Amino acid sequence: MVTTANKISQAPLSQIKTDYPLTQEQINRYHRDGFVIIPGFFKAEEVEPLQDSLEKETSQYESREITHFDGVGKKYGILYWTQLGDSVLGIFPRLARIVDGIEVLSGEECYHWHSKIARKPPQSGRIEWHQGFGSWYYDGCVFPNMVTCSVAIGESTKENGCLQVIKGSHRLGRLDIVSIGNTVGTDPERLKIVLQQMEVVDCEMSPGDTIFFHSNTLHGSPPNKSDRTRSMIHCAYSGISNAPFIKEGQEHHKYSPIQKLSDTFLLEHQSMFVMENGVEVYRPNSGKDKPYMNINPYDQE
Ligand SMILES: O=C(O)CCC(=O)C(=O)O
Ligand SMILES: [Fe+2]
Repeated sequence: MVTTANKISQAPLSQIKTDYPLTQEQINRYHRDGFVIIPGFFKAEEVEPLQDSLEKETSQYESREITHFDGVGKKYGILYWTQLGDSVLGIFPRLARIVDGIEVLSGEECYHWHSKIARKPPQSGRIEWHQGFGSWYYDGCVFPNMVTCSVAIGESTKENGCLQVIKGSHRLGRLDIVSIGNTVGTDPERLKIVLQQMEVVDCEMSPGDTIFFHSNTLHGSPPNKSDRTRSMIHCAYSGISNAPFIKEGQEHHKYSPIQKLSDTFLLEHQSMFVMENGVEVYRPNSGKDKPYMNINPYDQE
């Protein structure tokens, strides 16, 4: 079978530029606050296939997630990937809108570090306060020149456990992490002092709304107390000069250039990439198509 995988990978690379560059005011805000929220950065239709699938909570999707437990034993799911293939999950982190935004904020050419979907079903747990660089330091990155772009897949509200960030916390430098539940969070003694002095911002977002944030920006999310799943896609990048000095066990984090795709790529190809019951199927126009690929066989670490 000739797959679209080959065709997509051959798209012209570095010449692609976004039609939605960040404004100077947004860039300034990122440097001042450690984050910038951009409502409507993506159209709701662009995240709809993911939303349909995630909110159905299929067992196939769940079996690819890592189940995390918070400090009180409540669960939530994270799906991780580093390799960017031609599934929806491989395409999303390659979109020019995201990559150009990341590079202008970081000030250098970047490569994909990893992406994840954080899915918090009804009544699921808390994502403890942490900094991306809290862990990436231990992966062997020396500089915190790493930026995350997160896009709301479904409605994200205080009630269903929206992302929270601490304004200005990127200036703290790296705080150490401790284990909490089966995951990690920022050292609670230091965190307590930060929370007494700095402002917590609730990032209530609608599908497609986006936040860019610095790797030292403290972030997390409270439990989902609602009956609606809350899900976000988080795409993290590192400056190309900042690949991990630790080689062993970090093969999946080594530098690899991003094969950027145009802003409109997802919308233009959406009918080909459809999520059904947690499995991505390729659907050109005929009825004889077989399921094309699982959610991310090319994309898993
Ligand atoms: O989706 C969230 O609430 C935060 C997820 C997150 O920051 C992470 O998994 O590192
Ligand atoms: Fe995070």
